[in-house]
Amino acid sequence: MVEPGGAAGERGWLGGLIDDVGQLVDRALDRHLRLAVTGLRRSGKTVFTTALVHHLLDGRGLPFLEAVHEGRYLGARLLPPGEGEPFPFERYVSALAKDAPEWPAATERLTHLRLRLRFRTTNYWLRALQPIQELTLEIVDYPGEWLLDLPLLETSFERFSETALELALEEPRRAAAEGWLRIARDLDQEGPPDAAAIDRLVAAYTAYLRHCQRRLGLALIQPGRLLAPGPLAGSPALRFAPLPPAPTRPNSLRAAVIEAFERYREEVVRAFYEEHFRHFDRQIVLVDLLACLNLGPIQFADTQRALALVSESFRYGRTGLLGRLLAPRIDRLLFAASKADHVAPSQHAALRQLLRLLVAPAGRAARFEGLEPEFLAIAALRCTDVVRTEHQGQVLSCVRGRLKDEARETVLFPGEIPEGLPEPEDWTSGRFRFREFAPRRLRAGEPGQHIRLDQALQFLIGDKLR
Ligand SMILES: Nc1nc2c(ncn2[C@@H]2O[C@H](COP(=O)(O)OP(=O)(O)OP(=O)(O)O)[C@@H](O)[C@H]2O)c(=O)[nH]1
Ligand SMILES: [Mg+2]
Repeated sequence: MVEPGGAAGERGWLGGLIDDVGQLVDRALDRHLRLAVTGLRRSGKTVFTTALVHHLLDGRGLPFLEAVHEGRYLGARLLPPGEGEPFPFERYVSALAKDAPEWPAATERLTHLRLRLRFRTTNYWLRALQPIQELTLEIVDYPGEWLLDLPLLETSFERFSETALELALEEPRRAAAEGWLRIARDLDQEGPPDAAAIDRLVAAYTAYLRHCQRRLGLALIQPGRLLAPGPLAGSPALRFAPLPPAPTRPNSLRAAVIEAFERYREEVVRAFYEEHFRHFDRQIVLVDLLACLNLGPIQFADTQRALALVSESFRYGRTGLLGRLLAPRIDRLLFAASKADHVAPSQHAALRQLLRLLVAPAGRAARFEGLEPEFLAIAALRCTDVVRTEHQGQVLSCVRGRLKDEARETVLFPGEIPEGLPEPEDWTSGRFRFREFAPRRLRAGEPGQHIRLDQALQFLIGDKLR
């Protein structure tokens, strides 16, 4: 494979072609792996990707990665992304390595990452021929909101509207939907496409979605780009919203809204899917389970539904060599409860168990294809220590860290995670009060900076580093 020089545009078509052929050869030889870092908004994708790159570049803090443990891991190098905007690793890592470290901001656009890893192979034949082998790891980072647009690819405008209207019948959405629904019902759908009326409809629907996301903590938000438009901000591509059933007359307002929906689905969502989501080999789904527990049973169920919906857009199963080249499928799937450092390690088994229950519907598509998912509780960047304290004769495992927006470290007992789905009284007892922490400084070569990031990596890529 050629060592890329500058951006794709500078290399021209020949460079691009050589790169494509090189990728195909690498893929055939198992030297190229596309990792889907999947998760709803704020689930920890950007922090996970940043920590992953940091530790793979550093090469020391990943004892459970077999190649590291066996002393065969030689290091990594970031490559130019080949296409599109690069993942701003340096910016994120230097913000996390400052004296007063900062979390990355919510992601607003799609970026690419390519990391080349080097290792000594254990393969008998390759050891004689080429003992040092390479694996190129590819990741894309994007706003979590965009994931929920993938299921729209298989959805008509009628179905999209029907689903949105059904959802809006359920509390707590029902009360929030009133403004949008009043505007939608009063519209003259069969009349001419009045631009101001469409703008009012879209603004009301956007305000409703924003309220659902920010105030009610709900996850199932479609289309996600209305709240995280990225490069589409202010673009006419987003001038649609669900409508109550009505006949579709040519050149009517309804026809214009349907046309905008279909254009969005075909031009924006399909391109996003075809270019970035069709070719994954391995997948990690990050879930902020603790945030769900904090929010309540409705949000827990809503997240469960959103994750199940998203999972339908991925292809699972094992493939042979040809399949890997032509129609790759995800052959390893890891569900990870992120931010496990918010609770003491004694809670991690329960966290993992509860994760299994939450993502059971999401895992179905994979299981149907014979793929058994794995589950872990992880923290890409560990921000707390464990402290044992005594309270009324009982030993409690607490965590010590600096809470977000606070100056000093505190010790707190964040509450216990139930082994099974929470009972109705659990939700009302104020039992779940997991707090967010400020980041601890990311350093090179220091142990204990993550929780099971290396185990996650061993599961996701370990077999490709043999
Ligand atoms: N304590 C702790 N907090 C974390 C960890 N990972 C993420 N967080 C918290 O979760 C927030 C969101 O993490 P991101 O990585 O930005 O989430 P994302 O999935 O990229 O979110 P979007 O870009 O909005 O899709 C961070 O700002 C942190 O507050 C972790 O390992 N430990
Ligand atoms: Mg992000």
